[in-house]
Amino acid sequence: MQNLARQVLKQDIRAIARSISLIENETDITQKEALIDTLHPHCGNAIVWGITGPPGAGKSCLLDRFIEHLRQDNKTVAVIAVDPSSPFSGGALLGDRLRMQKHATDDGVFIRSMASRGHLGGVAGATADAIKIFDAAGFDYVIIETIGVGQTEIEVMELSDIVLLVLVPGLGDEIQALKAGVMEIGDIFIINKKDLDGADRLKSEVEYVLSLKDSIESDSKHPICMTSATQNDGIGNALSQINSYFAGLRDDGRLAQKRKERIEKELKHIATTKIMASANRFLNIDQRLNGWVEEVFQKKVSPYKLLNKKIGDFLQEINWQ
Ligand SMILES: Nc1nc2c(ncn2[C@@H]2O[C@H](COP(=O)(O)OP(=O)(O)OP(=O)(O)O)[C@@H](O)[C@H]2O)c(=O)[nH]1
Ligand SMILES: [Mg+2]
Repeated sequence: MQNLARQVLKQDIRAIARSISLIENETDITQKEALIDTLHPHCGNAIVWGITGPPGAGKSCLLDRFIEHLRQDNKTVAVIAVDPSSPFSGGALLGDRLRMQKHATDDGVFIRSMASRGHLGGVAGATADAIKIFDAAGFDYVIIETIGVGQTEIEVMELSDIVLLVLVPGLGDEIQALKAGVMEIGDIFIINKKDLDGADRLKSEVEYVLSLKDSIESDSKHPICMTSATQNDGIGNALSQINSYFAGLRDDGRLAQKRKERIEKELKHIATTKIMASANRFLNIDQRLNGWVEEVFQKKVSPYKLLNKKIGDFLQEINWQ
């Protein structure tokens, strides 16, 4: 077995950090794949949460509180903070968003930020691999925090077993957020900053939207929790709602179903990426593109005709039956 993988399975913190860097930097794809392949049989035990919501909703403060509770229960926690919209790589900016510093010296908590850096497999691909590393290393909980709810954030959230959607009163855009389809991705709705005005009204609005959603998806009832992260209020209750929701998913087979759907997406994604890469190599698309553009521009050939021919040649070359 690979040395690095062996160290990860022993929960060696430095090996875990090195493995995450290997994924992030994509310097050695073969080594990365070998690592993930070796860890695969050891995955599947961690409970994966996604936590998302508007900037400043209190996601990190809430996580900080949840981690306190989970640690009291002797559970280990890995947090991956993902900022797909950030053009900066890792480091300072994301560091500011993490308010979990007090856990920095606790071996049972590992916090890591990942920024978008044009990963071959996309940010979601890199996050999926990072989850596997923490899962195989034996962390009981792996929690992904994203900011906002764009397409990439949704892809990242789809990597989790449970999505916690954090909403707050007073942003003035609650209704817009609900309309924008944000509600679709949430399993548990947390109204944070309940100490502020408008929390009850927001709760009624969320209840209304959810009543429509729940009548369509009859198999699920989405809990709504009210918290104040700064005042440490409602955290235990939220945690027990999350845990019983998870238990429900696990016991009636929906968790397995969700995880299979995740594998299906992952396989399709890897297949597409790899097939594209081989086709690109063979067809030499990048180098020939300019010439093709010219031919199509001058109407010497149409795009379908050109590419059907090139791809046909490619398939013949590899002896595709
Ligand atoms: N009044 C009040 N303020 C809160 C509460 N929870 C968090 N805050 C404050 O809200 C601000 C943002 O908190 P964060 O935890 O950093 O929010 P976030 O959602 O992680 O923010 P980003 O990662 O930047 O998107 C901080 O100044 C917190 O002190 C709460 O329950 N009540
Ligand atoms: Mg944050």
